[in-house]
Amino acid sequence: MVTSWANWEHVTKIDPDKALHDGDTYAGIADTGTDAIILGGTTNVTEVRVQPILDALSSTEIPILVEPTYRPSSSHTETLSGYLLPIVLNADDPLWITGAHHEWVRSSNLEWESVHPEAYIVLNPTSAVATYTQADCDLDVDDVIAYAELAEQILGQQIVYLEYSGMLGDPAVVAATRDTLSSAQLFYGGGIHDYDSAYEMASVADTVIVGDVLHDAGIEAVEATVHGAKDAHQDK
Ligand code: 1GP
Repeated sequence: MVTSWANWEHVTKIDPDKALHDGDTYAGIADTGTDAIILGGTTNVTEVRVQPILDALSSTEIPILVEPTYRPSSSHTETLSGYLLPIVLNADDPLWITGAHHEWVRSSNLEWESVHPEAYIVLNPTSAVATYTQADCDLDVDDVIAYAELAEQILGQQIVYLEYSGMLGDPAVVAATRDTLSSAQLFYGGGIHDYDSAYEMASVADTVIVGDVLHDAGIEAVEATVHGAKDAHQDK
């Protein structure tokens, strides 16, 4: 399946390391109207944890992608549309810029048409991903947009991901980043938890990613964020 994120307005990210909210099912996530599902997290995105979730999503028709922290034994299953491979541009540890990727390429037999890089800019210094990658989050808006421009114009990235995981970011920074990109898609993730926060961030980003609220508050709360994101795009 060829994956196109150009029309994704809302994406739900499932952390395979966290349980669903009481009574929710994986299959129910697609019914919220979200445009795609990503399976991803900072740690333990392992094949053993991912496969049962893919099985539970097997009748889902929206694209499902994995941000792996493992080397897949087969690069495609029927349920899976592909892999999203993060590169953390502001990581102090080069492992997260090319190191892990080098190892991945060396030891995996990849089908490149199903592997899509994402250029992450990590902006919440207290997040697990910032700690893990030793990201330099002390960036002003000019630093952030320079990373975004670098991603698109020098590294040829098609996805730039502003990652505020766990906190709502600064809409002005998101808007400035969107303005600086020519054709790359701007993903925004972090702290979206209700209609209003989804509306606010979807007004300035191309795609909003909703993560923790799925695990903390459940599918109904995710549905409210879908409405917020969809309304924001309609009002643009
Ligand atoms: C995390 O960007 C996503 O990778 C979503 O962030 O968990 O804060 O919604 P939240």
